[in-house]
Amino acid sequence: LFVCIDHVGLAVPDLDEAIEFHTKVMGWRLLHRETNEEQGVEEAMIGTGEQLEQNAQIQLLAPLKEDSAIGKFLARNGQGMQQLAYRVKDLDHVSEVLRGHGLRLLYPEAKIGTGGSRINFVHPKDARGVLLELVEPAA
Ligand code: MC0
Repeated sequence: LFVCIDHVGLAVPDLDEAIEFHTKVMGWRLLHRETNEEQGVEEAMIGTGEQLEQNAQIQLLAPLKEDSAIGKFLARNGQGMQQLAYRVKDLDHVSEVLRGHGLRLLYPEAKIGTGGSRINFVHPKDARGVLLELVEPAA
């Protein structure tokens, strides 16, 4: 059903500070950065930069406003792991399969995610305590 782990998302209060830490101290490379108004985030992807089929990345997620998914997460938990993202080939098919198992997806239709991908999320209460993102990369 799933291709691989696409990324792990970390909620951070300050994107520039987080990029600095993960590149200068941890030695990852900054691969991509964008603002997603609909999701209320400014995000950065970091990783090795090697284009391997199953090379998971780390996504740094900073809130654009307090009243957003990441803003609420930070207020409740502080910074840390917010989501686990599985890569899929056909998001609509996978969504139907998971709905068929009774899992709630957060959106009736896919939304736009990082790099023009199509995304949806499984509610954390239905995925055993983990906010699970499904990512169909842009063609
Ligand atoms: C909330 N809960 C979580 C959680 N967030 N559990 C695990 N991981 C998380 N990240 C728990 C709460 O503690 C609560 O548990 C229960 O879920 C329900 O909480 P709620 O009060 O009903 O809902 P909220 O307001 O906390 O919202 C949670 C929800 C929201 C997942 C619905 O964060 C959301 O819509 N997320 C999807 C969008 C998103 O995360 N966007 C930012 C990344 P108790 O036991 O206290 O009831 S954007 C992104 O990722 C894009 C750019 C991309 O990758 O391309």
